[in-house]
Amino acid sequence: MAIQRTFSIIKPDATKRNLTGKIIAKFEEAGLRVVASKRIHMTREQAEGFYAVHKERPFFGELVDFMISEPVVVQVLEGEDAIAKNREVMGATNPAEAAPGTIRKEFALSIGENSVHGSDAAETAAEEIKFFFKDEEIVG
Ligand code: RTP
Ligand code: MG
Repeated sequence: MAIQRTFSIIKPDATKRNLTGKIIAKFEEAGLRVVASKRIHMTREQAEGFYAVHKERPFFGELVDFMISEPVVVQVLEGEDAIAKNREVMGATNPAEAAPGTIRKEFALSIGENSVHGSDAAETAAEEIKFFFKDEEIVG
């Protein structure tokens, strides 16, 4: 498998509870390297744009309100098979269904407040990275 990059967000429920370091440790233990990172407070416009694909879903309003409720940490993770590996470390969207040892099993509060976001495919990873980072902000 080739070296890939994926996009990650440490969500408001996790930054609020000071879990940033514990979550990054999970990425690093899985062989993912943080090659770009910044703490931001998303604007409503940014959150709506980022989650535009979910615009018609019943939870969209709630999701946007949550994502702008506290700062987040946006990151680019690099490693072998990084997209799938990150999804594995994150665990299922609903923490009740997440496997033991995953970030969502250990830290998530609910299906909405689930501590992390991770890109789901190569194409979305590239788009999401570009949404938040300039090329020169990523140091591999
Ligand atoms: P993500 O995109 O955040 O990595 O998570 P995912 O692929 O596992 O989940 P997705 O279906 O893409 O949903 C995006 C985010 O919306 C929130 N959500 N809330 N209340 C609900 O039923 C519900 N369903 C999804 C979660 O924060 C989810 O991560
Ligand atoms: Mg998703």
